[in-house]
Amino acid sequence: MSETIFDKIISREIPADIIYDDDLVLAFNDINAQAPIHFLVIPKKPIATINDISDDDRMVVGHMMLVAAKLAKKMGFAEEGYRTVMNCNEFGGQSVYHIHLHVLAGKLMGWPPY
Ligand code: IU
Repeated sequence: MSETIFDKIISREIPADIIYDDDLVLAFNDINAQAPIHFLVIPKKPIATINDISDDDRMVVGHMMLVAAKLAKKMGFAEEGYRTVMNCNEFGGQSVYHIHLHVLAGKLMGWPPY
């Protein structure tokens, strides 16, 4: 798999506004926020799309969701509510081919999301 900008954020080759870091995942504020709060939770392991998640990745993918919920509680918007989104391939609107969980909060979201 070819390297993406997210690999460079993980290796600190390029800066990002990192809000959480552990052995498995990294979370940082989105540079083009679509809500008052908008950050991404990414695995340190490069996985291109949701379609490329393997059985071995269960732990890390579950951990991404758990970290999102923990950060929501810590940052104080868990009760108010928030949205998580993972885009896949062209029709899903994916632009960076390293899976990432969008966490959006701080405003009332519409549905459907387009
Ligand atoms: P998408 O689901 O692949 O479309 O989302 C990619 C997101 O990554 C998008 O919201 C960008 O604003 C965001 N992003 C970023 O936060 N930092 C970067 O250096 C780049 C993209 I490139």
